Amino acid sequence: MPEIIRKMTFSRRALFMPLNLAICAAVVPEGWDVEIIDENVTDSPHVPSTGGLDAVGIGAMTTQARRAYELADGYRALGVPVILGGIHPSAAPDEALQHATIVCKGDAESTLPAALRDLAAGRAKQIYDWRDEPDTPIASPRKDLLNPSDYLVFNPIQTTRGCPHDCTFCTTPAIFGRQFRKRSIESIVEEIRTAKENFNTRVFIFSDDDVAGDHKWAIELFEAIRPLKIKWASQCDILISRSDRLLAAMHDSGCVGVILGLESTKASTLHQAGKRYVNADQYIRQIRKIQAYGISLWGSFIFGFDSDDWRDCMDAVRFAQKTRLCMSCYPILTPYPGTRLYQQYQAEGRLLTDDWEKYNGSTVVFRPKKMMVNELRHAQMAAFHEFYLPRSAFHRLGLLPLKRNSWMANLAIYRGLAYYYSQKRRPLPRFRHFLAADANRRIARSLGLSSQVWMDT
Ligand code: B12
Ligand code: SF4
Repeated sequence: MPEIIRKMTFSRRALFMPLNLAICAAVVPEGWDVEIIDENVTDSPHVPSTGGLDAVGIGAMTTQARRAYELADGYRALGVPVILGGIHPSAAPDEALQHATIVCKGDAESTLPAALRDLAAGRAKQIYDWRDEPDTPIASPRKDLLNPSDYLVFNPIQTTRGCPHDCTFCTTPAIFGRQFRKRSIESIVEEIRTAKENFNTRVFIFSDDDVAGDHKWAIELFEAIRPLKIKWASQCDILISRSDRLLAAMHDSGCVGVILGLESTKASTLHQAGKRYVNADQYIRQIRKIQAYGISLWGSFIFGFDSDDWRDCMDAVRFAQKTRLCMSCYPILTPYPGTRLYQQYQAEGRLLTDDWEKYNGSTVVFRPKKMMVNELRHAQMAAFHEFYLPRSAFHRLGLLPLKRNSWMANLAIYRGLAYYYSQKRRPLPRFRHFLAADANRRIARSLGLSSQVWMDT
């Protein structure tokens, strides 16, 4: 691992603490003892054993489903009841039930207490659904069960659930609903205050899909946290640019940066993605306005929509460079179970695998329309490489005023990429490979594929 990456993560074992499990622990009814095991920070893979357990709860997003099912099967073979919850079991409850005694759909706050009580009373149902108790408040996590020094981000704070938008590729509205459910501002302030006191945390991540999706509420929240003098970052939609009052409240409360789900700079692609509430023609103006409030922007662009070819991917990178985004990411479109996109690709017979580990944003799991599978993956890697090249970082970040953290992060990503490709002895990916006379051979070399595999995909 390059030294700069070790430095960036302060040699922590994992990036984020498992907020889902800490919230589950907080809502377990009285009378139960709870232990959290996070396999991301254990020295070796967890091995199921009975050890006097009355129940085991396992959470998983889609990439983690296979491992979750393995563990669930292991515990069930020992006779321990298993409760599966989290994003993937909520999206695919029938599949999850093949490995679990109970599946909790959606929020643990609305499902887990009843599931455990019923289990203890010997009358457990197979499925508990948050929609039966939709008004249960968002809980504060139990952090006392985790080791802070294992995690780079030990105090992520979730302030909302659900999303009013309905992007075709996104799990959030499908699982957590299209209504914003907001946590009480007092409990958010209290969690921040406690984290400051107990762990000396000064920089917070609001672990939300769209922290400022309700402008009026967000202004109230940011005004309430302003006296705490923290720095924070989160995800938002670009419509925050509509409100000067909101942007001022964000800046004044310590917002250092936000991730914007821009997805594409092409109107037809945004339309396909179900992003009808944005207009690509206004992106530049909106981005400049947010930046004028001293808020750094990280763009997220998705590659592989039906109207996109490699040039559209390159255009997204050029756009991110032109608008001087401090960071940017380029995940491959992924049809997660539970989404409209999944249904569409399933109906069209375009899904290439149901190996959920591959649903990770770096693997092409569907047949794209305007690119071959390998071309799409190459476009993704060329985008990361060209965006994080030091001269691109220099153009975007400049030297003064020194954006130390952004520079560190940009250099870490670039050096990580260069290290990876040098270890694999492959040429670093470039968009210009698409134009070469022997484009297929060059792309295959960069991806580490033989030409035979290229022919097959
Ligand atoms: C912060 C974040 C990250 C962080 C940290 C993730 C982490 N380990 O916590 C980072 C940046 C690392 C990350 C990475 C990725 N992420 Co992310 N991330 C998020 C985000 C914004 C917040 C996560 C969070 O803290 N949520 C708060 C907790 C409390 O919510 P929760 O996990 O859903 O848990 C609740 C319920 O589901 C349930 N529950 C959960 N577990 C259990 C267990 C039991 C037993 C029970 C009863 C209930 C239960 O109760 C909890 C409390 O109510 C979510 C968006 C979101 N709405 O959650 C996306 C999200 C989880 N990420 C997503 C994706 C796609 C990814 C990546 C694949 C992206 C990529 N292309 O690289 C990677 C995968 C990483 C991996 N491990 O493989 C998707 C997942 C889609 C899916 N179907 O799996 C989400 C939903 C974004 C979205 N809108 O699509 N992510
Ligand atoms: S991608 Fe973002 S804006 Fe779209 S539905 Fe998901 S959370 Fe909401």
